[in-house]
Amino acid sequence: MRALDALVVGAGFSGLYMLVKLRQGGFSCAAVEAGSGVGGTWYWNRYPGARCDIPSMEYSYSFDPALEQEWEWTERYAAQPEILRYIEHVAERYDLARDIAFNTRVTAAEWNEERGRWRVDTDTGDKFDVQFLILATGALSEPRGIDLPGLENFAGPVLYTAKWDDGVDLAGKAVCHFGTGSSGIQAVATMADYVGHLTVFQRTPSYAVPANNRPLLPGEQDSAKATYQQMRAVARQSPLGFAAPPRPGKAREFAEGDRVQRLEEAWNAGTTGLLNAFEDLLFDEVSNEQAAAFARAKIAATVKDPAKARALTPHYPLGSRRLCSEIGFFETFNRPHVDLVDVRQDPVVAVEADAVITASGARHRADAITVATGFDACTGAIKAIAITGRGGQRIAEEWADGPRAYLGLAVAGFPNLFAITGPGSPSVLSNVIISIEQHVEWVARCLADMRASGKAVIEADADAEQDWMRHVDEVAQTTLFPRADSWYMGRTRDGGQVFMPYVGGVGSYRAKCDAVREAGYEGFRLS
Ligand code: FAD
Ligand code: N01
Repeated sequence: MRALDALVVGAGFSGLYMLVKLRQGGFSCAAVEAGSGVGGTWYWNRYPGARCDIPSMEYSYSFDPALEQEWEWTERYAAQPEILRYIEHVAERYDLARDIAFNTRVTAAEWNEERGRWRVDTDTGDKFDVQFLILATGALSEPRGIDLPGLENFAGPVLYTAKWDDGVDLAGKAVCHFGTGSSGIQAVATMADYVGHLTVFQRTPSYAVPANNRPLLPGEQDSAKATYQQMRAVARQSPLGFAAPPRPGKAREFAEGDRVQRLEEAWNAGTTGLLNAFEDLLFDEVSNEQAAAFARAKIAATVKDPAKARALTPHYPLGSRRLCSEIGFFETFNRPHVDLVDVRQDPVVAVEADAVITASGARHRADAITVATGFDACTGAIKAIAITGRGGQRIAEEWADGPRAYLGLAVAGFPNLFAITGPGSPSVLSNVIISIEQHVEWVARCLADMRASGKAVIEADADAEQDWMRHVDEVAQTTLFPRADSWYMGRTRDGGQVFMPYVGGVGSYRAKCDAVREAGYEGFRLS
């Protein structure tokens, strides 16, 4: 059993920065990572076309100004291999690998009341005895998979975007693909260039904006670097963690010509631009519908077959499910070797050795099946660990009716446990790296403050937690997010839904966390 001040679970952007801060704070620490390398999302999601949809220069750490200046991004939106190289570079720069146990999954953690410490078990048999347990397990790291009748009969490979095996060559093959969210949209458009035949099985269509990706020009990168600190400062205080905040003005109050012109400009600016075109798109039904109709018209103008265009057109508010970034996705359906199956109209009834059969009797030939059906988002990776807190309570059971966490950081009944980008924090509704840095820095300061004041145990107060989750819900209800069935929603046992991320804004959330600390960790009990 290895004794440490703190154990970090996960070695993605969150876990690596947490290790840096713990070391800087003089805490004995280590990390445990299920994968064989660092990178988290960018280690696992090696599917064709994977890239970020936040400009590379913003989708990167801000805590090290020298790193910011040194690193050269090649594209406006970096692709997975480049982001992974960047994370590996950071791990090397800070010599982090020596404190990370790779190929090791944390399976259980139990709070010992008398000793005020966590005992942590792993699937390799390694055990840890730690004062603080920090879950940097990722909000999008527990894949959902797929349940198709007869899938076990399929003779070819089944590839999951969230655990992509890049050793399988799909060139010239007949591929049946499932899922058209952000991952599926990227994978479909890229695979269409080299597979022999592609059948896309769609359950829910997505709004998607052209990425307008391109190489970064040297001058452009230099001028951004000259003002990097100011850019980051704006992002930290902004609603969604971007340097460019929403443009002022309500869409519904603009004359049609002016409104369409502004939407067109935002469309051409790339993915994050569209929801920033007006300040009220996520709040006002009429304004949202105007922007949604604009996005729907783009699909109709691109996809030549009217039946396919109809099937690909969403009818929920724009942005209430994650807005996707695309490079040639809709054009893909004009290609003769690409078919679309709407599984709500024509569900899969059987999978055979070399085909997928749907209710209409259609037989879709398949040498390989690819799956991009998303994640058990926000809570999945935490619930997958058997975490036992005070009085034997299990986190998975406590969260069976939706997650509860004070500030998305800590859970009542589970002392000295922190979640990075946990449910109830801006997390997936922001530039996630900005949110990760804010959480990591808050936790590091908290541990240092505890050490300075001679405190050993911190625990969220149940009332403060309840008030916070009520606030998370109230804020969500002022937006259009609850109008769509999305992975932002957690499920309750009776089929109800709980909105999980905090939509009150990255800047205001940061101010709240700072105020809690300045008030002596208001809403926490320290002993
Ligand atoms: P992760 O990167 O998910 O890392 C968590 C790590 O914890 C994983 O490596 C996992 O193996 C490990 N782990 C989990 N459970 C255990 C366990 N029990 N034991 C040991 N290890 C464990 N966000 C953006 O802001 N902009 C984007 O453009 C963007 N693009 C994305 C594209 C894809 C394909 C996906 C899936 C997500 C994207 N995201 C994006 C969100 C992305 O997840 C975050 O930006 C960020 O990478 C999360 O970092 P993390 O370290 O918190 O979590
Ligand atoms: O997952 P998703 P994802 N047959 O849940 C459908 C980030 N990300 O991996 O909603 C057919 O969005 C499912 O339908 P439904 C980003 O935050 C970013 O694509 O269950 N389809 C849904 O449409 C993103 O939001 C980037 O009705 C089935 C789709 O599969 C998050 O990760 C890139 C099905 C899954 O979409 C998750 O994205 C990639 C079935 N049996 C990821 N079961 C960037 O570009 C489910 N579906 C930044």
